[in-house]
Amino acid sequence: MDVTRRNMLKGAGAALVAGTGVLHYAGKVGAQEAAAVERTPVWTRPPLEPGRRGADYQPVVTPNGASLEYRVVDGVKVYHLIVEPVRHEFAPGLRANLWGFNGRVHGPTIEAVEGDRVRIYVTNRLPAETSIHWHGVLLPSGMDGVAGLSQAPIRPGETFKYEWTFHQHGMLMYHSHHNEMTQMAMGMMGALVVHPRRAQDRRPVDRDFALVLSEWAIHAGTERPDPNEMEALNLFTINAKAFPGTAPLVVRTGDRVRIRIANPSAENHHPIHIHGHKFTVVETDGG
Ligand SMILES: [Cu+2]
Repeated sequence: MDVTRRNMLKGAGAALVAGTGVLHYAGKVGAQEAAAVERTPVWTRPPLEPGRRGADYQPVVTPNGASLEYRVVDGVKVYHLIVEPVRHEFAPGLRANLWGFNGRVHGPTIEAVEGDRVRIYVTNRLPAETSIHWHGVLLPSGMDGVAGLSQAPIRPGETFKYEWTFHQHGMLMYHSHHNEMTQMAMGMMGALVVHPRRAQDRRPVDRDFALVLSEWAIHAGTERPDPNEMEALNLFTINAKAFPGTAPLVVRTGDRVRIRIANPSAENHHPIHIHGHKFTVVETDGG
């Protein structure tokens, strides 16, 4: 059978597929088609219809941040990241000149659903070359964003188009992968959340927060992080904020709360503590 994308998306509606192996396709297409897809390598499987906010996933909350907007074009979720200098305030009165995305440090959280095809345009408005690596995402090498290895760096003023289909779900990250010691020390990172497609993979919660940890070295009298400093870091942030600039995580008694924590920092470890609550580690390393 010719398993084209059109067949997959519009295939006959017999919904039930026996067995457990057929991942996203159960419920979307007929049993024969789903079985045929299952025999193909996961990387070659066609995308599904774009997952819908609310119906297919509950958005995460990024305290002090935001999720990146997208629009759907011919079945593909299209995003636009603009890399640029940002004047940022870590806490009232504590300001610095950083590099971020779309006017923010860190970048906005990118949300998608397993099976989504995404296209992410990255426009470089820095005075330096850059590239963006999608940390932990299983994708074709040319989309991996490692400048000098899988692509030429994106020069100032240029836009690069990244495109792939998500074949996994989990809490991932993105960050500069060109001169990254400097560029990540300047703030170029963000959260990437891929929601599960299948109902049985979902773990509904009342609150779902995405936190990105980072560490900085901003010497007295300066307004720009020192990217050469690897140990004497003097500013530790959550979503690029330090207390009292950090937004509280507001929850209700009895709520089931998920906290996603990423530390993409190129520099150091960042121990944190959730004071006064009991919690369980349910997933690690993007799993
Ligand atoms: Cu990484």
